[in-house]
Amino acid sequence: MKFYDCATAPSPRRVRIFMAEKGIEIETIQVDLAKGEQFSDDFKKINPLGEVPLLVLDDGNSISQVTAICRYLEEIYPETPLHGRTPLERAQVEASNGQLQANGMFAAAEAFRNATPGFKNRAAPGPHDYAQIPELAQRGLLRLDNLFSDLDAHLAESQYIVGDYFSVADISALTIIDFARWVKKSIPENCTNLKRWYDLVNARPSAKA
Ligand SMILES: N[C@@H](CCC(=O)N[C@@H](CS)C(=O)NCC(=O)O)C(=O)O
Repeated sequence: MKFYDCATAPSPRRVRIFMAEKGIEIETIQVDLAKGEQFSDDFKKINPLGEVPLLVLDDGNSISQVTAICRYLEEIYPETPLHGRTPLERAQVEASNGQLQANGMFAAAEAFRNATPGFKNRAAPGPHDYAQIPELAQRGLLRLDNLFSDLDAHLAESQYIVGDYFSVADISALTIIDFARWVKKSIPENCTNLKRWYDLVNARPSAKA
């Protein structure tokens, strides 16, 4: 297998942390997004979306999207399950992870991509160009404020995102919170439950991935 990564980008980092938690090592190829390597003909042949992460299997099949790649790796490396250990936990992890993707990852991306000069006409990743909409950047910041307070309230009652179980949803939340710093948003002082959770999850060796 080959893992197409970009060491500085938040989406592939979710997969890197996931692999580190499972102790998986996969040959990794860096795609330099800052240099525009995702638009090269060679990379577009491998992933017409022009995005990382991407996992290419030995038989030539490829899997895009963080959630799909993590799902696949969970199936073939079931040890240290990160998507839940019971039917209920699996449903809860999926629900939380989906919420974090929609309300966290997309909010941070919206805030960053719609306000950063280098992303003019690249307000969304993928094969099509989109103009920046400054109001979407503002809305993204507001959504991040709400994410922090919602997570803080949730973590008042819960050790991890899903009960006492560290899961792929914690990996998503950690990555989103670090990504939010790119738009100068960090955990507010009064979000003590979220800070406690962040310190716990960020202390895991996988967080360095
Ligand atoms: N929906 C995709 C999004 C992946 C994504 O946004 N990747 C970014 C890096 S964090 C990218 O490849 N950007 C290329 C670009 O901006 O042209 C997923 O979940 O995997």
